[in-house]
Amino acid sequence: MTIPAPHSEAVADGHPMWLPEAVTGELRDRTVTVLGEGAVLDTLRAEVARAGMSEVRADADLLIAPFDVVEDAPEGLGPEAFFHRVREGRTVIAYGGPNGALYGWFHHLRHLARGGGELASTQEPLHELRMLDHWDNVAVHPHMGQVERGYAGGSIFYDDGRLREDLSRVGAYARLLASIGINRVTINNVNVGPREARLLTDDLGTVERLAAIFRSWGIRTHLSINFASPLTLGELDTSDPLEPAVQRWWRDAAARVFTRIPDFGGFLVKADSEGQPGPYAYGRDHADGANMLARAVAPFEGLVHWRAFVYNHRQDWRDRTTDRARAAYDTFVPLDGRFDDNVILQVKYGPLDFQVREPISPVIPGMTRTRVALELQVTQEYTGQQQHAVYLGPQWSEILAFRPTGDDATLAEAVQGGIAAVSNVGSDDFWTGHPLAQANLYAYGRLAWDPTLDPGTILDEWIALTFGADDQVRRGIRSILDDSWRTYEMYTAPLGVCFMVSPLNRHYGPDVDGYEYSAWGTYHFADRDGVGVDRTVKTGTGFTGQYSEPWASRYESVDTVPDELILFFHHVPYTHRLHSGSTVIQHIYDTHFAGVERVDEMAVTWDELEGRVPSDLHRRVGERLAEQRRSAIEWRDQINTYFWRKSGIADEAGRTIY
Ligand code: GCW
Repeated sequence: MTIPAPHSEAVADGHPMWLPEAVTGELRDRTVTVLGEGAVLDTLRAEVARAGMSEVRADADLLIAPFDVVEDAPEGLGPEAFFHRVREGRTVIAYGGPNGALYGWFHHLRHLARGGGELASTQEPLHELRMLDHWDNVAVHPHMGQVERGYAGGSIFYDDGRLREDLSRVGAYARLLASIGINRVTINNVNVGPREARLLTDDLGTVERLAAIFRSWGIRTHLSINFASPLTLGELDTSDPLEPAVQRWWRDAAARVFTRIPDFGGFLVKADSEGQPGPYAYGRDHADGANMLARAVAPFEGLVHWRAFVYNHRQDWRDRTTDRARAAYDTFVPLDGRFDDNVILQVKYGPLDFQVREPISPVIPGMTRTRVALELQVTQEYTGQQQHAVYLGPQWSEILAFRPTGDDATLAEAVQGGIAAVSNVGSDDFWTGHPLAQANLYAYGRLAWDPTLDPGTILDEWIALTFGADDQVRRGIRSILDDSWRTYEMYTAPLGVCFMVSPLNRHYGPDVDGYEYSAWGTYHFADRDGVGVDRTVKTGTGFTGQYSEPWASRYESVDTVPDELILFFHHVPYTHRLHSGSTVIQHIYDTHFAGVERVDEMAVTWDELEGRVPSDLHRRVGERLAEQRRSAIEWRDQINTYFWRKSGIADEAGRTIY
C-alpha cells in the first residue's frame, strides 16, 4: 500500500498516532459484508464506513463473519480469536466473538500497511487479560500533578478536578488500544486521593461515561480504590477487612458500580505501599484484604488486581540487614494458596522499581498457587521520561522470554493473570510527548497479545502504520530505536546497580548519591575499593536464595552472574574482570563514552529524515534528541567523574574525566 506523502494530518486533536486516515486508503470504494450484532460490531461497521467501504449482502471484497458461518475456519478457539485470509483479491476475517472481529480488522490494516499480499493466519492472544493502567489523578496533585509520572501533558480523561467535557480523544485512544488488542483499562491512579475515592461513590457517573466509550471498543473499565474508603469517606470508623460492616460497605459499593456498569472489570489496589492504607493497620494480612474485596465483586464476576509493590519505604540506610529487593517475596510467598480465584497479584517485572535493568522478580515464579500478572511501565519514569528516545520493546521481550526455572515455561507463559502496564499518553499534541514513544505503547499491546513477536518487526509495523511505506524512514527509525534501550543503559546507572537518579528532579537526570543515604532502600554502596549490593546467600542479604535453580546458583556466584546484573547481586572491586574481558571500572568509562556517541549518531540519522515525516513531528523529535544529548553528557560526566574520584583508577584510553 502507498500512504500519501508526509503531511501533518488535519486532526483538531493533534497527531493521530498510528492509523492515520491514509492507512485505509486502499479500501475506499471496496465492498464489505459484516455479519453479527452488538455494540462492538456497530463500532466495526462505523470503521468500515469510515474507510469508505460500502456494505453489501453478498460477494463482497471483504467478509467479516463468525467462525461458524465461514467455511474452513478453525474450530475450538475463544471469543478474541480470528482467522484472516487474503486470497485472489478476496479477504475473509472470521471471528470467535465481537472483539475477535475488531482485532481481525486491525490485523488486516497492519497487513495492508506493510504491503499486503496473500495470507492465511489464525491468531489468538496468549492472555485473556491485557491491561493498561492510568496513573491519572482527577484533581491535580500538589507534587505529582494531573498525571503521576506522566510526561505527555495533562490527562486525556480529567482536567483540574473533573471529567473533561470533550471526550473525543478518549474515543480515539480506545480505538488505538483496540487496534493493538488491549481489553482492560484502569482509569485512575493507584495512589487514590480523596477526590479520586469519590469515583466509587457520588461520582460514579464519570466512570460510567468513560466505560461507555471503552466498551464500544471491546475494553472493560477498572477502578483503583483506596482501601480505607469506608473510614475516610466518613461512613464507618474502621476499614478492618474482617469487620462485617466493612465487608458490607464494599459489597454495597460493588453492587452500585455493577448495576450501572454491568461489564465493569473490578478494582486495582495499592495497599500498605508507600503510604497507601491497607490491612496492616488492623493486624490483617494482604490475603485478608484482597479476599474481602474479591468477595464483594465475585457475584458480578469482577476481579481484584492487588499489587505486590510492598516494601519498607522508611528504611534506615545504616541498616544493612533490610533489603528492599527481598520485600515482595517475603511478604507474599507465605500467602501463596490463600488468595481467592478472582484475585490477581500484580507484580512489577523486577524486585525494585521499573529500572532500566533488573533481574526478574522472584515473586512471579514463586507464587504457583496464585494468579499473577506481570506489570510493566510504558511511561518512561526511569527510562528517560519521554525526553530520551528509548524503545522498550527489546527489554519487555527479554523479560517475557526469560525462563524462571531454566528450560520450562517462559515468564510470559507463567503469568496466569495476564499483563498490565502503566500508560504513557496525555493531552500532548503527539500524545506521548516524545513522538517516538508512541512505539512503546504500540509494542506493549502487541507483546501482550503475542509475547514471542520480534521487537524489530513490531517497530516495522508501527512505522508503516504511522509514517507509511517510505523505506528510508523505516530504516532511519529502526536504526535510532532498535538499540536505544541498551544505549540508555550505557550512559546511566551501570551493570544493574539501579537508581542513581535525581530525587529532587523527579527521577530525571543523574545524582549518583541521590538515594544513597535516603529511606527508600535503593543503595549502591560505592566506596574506594568497589561498588554494588551483596545480595548473596553466603555473605549478603540472601536475596539470591529467592530464585529457583538454575538462577539461584548463577546469581550467587560472581563467576556465573551475567555481566549486566553483576552490581545488582554483588559488591565487587573496580578491578573485577567481567566476562566481557573488561574490568568494572573500564566498563563504566567505555560504556558511558560510547553511549553518548550513539546518541550523536541517533541525532544525525534523524536529521536525514527531514522532509520525509511531518515537519512538526520532525521538529519535536529533534528538540528531544538535543535534550537527550545534553542529559546523556551530564550522566556520562557525573558517573565517570564519581567513579574516577572514588577509585583513583584512570581511564585506559585517557579520555577527559573531570
Ligand atoms: O515507581 C514508583 C513511582 C511512584 C508510583 C509507584 C507505584 C504510583 O515513583 O510514582 O506511584 O512506583 O508503582 O505505586
